[in-house]
Amino acid sequence: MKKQTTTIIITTVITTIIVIIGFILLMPIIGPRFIHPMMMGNQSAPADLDTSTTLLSDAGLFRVSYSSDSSPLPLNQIHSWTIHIETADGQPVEGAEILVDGGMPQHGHGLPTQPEVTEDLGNGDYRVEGMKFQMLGFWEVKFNINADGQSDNVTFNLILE
Ligand SMILES: [Cu+2]
Repeated sequence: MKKQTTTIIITTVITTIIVIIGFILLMPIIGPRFIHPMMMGNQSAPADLDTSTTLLSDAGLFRVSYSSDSSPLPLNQIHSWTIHIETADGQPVEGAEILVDGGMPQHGHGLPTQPEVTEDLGNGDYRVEGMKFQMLGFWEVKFNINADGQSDNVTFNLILE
């Protein structure tokens, strides 16, 4: 009887450990499509969110605008953007080095891809490839722009619906 009890306890403990380890291993796979959408359930974007597609950069150095090659912005699809950069007084900025970043600020995660500026199209236009949004909701897309020895950042807000 005592031995049986011990066996049952050991079996239960081992089973529990296996289930926990399995769950941890599966988290990256089931997380995005199961747990994450539940988590976002009751969070809505700020009511006064500025979703302009043309913005002045943080320090006022550049006026930046974007357009997506698929409209409306697609869910779960890799697509490209074109961004246009001018100086504050309207001169196209050519030859800039641009880094792309972003994510969902209310969910604490970044972009699912690592978009890159792949082409300087001239006249202040740049091609951004590898854009992807894997969830509906409030996203930020940030560009760090370096041109003529000056650096500035701009953050676009957008709602994918
Ligand atoms: Cu999210």
